[in-house]
Amino acid sequence: MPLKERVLAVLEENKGKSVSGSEIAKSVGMTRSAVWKAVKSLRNEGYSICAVTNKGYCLSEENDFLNEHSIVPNLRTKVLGRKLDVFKTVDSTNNFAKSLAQLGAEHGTTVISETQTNGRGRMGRSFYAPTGMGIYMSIVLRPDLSVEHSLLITSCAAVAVADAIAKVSGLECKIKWVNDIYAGNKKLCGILTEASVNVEQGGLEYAIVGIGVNVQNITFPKNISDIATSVKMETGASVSRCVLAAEILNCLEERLENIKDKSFLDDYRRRSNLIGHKIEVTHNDESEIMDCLGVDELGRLLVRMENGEEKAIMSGTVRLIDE
Ligand code: BT5
Repeated sequence: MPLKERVLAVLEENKGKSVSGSEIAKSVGMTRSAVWKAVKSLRNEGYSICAVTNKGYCLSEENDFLNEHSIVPNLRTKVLGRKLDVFKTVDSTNNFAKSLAQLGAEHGTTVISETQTNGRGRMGRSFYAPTGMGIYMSIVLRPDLSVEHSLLITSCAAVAVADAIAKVSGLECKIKWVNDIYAGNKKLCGILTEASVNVEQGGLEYAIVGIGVNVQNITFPKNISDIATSVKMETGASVSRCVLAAEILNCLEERLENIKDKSFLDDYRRRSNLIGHKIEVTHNDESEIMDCLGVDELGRLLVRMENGEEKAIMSGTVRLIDE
């Protein structure tokens, strides 16, 4: 680990408390002047570190940079997030995780970035990912699942994210089929699952679950300001992005362990903001009004069309018509 990272690790462990320069120097095995240089460089990166005479250095508790040293101590997972890459910027964490998966990255490998220059949604749509505001995270999964069951990964992840947000901030969210987390009638999080199929064996080779959560945002650009919200806007509180990112991984691992018994679907249905409502479903540029009846055991949306026919749908964009 580079010297600067080691200094940061000590400061993170003692966040909000002062640690003397000589104590840091001793624990990382460098001189006090090297510690001072590392602190200066961390400050230049934006870390808020104060120096108090006779006391030492103190990393401010408000410091909310995404970094391994603040995420890992909050993990309770066996594998998810144990191989973790944290970036300042990438084009898309899903793209990066995909390239790792193609190189053989193991189940649970996780990529997180402070920002994305080309954050992606479904069907070529973009996902707004400003620096310092959200969690943009992708996880490589190698589940033992058939392609038919792959839709369940997105649903399972949605329940895990909603669980994690509730645990960390107290905010109880709704899930809008299939991949959005809502607070009230605004979107707080989007999930993009991309899977690679093993053609010979007919199962999933790997899936990348990409999760984008708005956490600290207090404004959004005009094009999404009416539809987007954040944890801060909903609760008024600043939750630590590192703690929330770790909790998402904790909840996701727990939910994935039981994905085959589909127990998470009851929580998915309980959090659904569509079941029992009139919805508009758009698929291949065609829209239809339907009644949403439920979510089946494959994660498909059960609907009744206007002609009374009932069916299960696998994909499409859904808009809630009555609240
Ligand atoms: C999604 O697509 O919502 C999936 C978003 C997944 C983002 C994560 S971030 C980490 C990983 N890396 C990636 O490149 N992607 C994943 P969709 O359901 O298609 O919704 C996209 C639509 O949501 C856009 O067309 C906007 O209307 C709206 N939108 C864009 N950014 C938003 C934001 N930050 N918050 C709320 N709504 C947003």
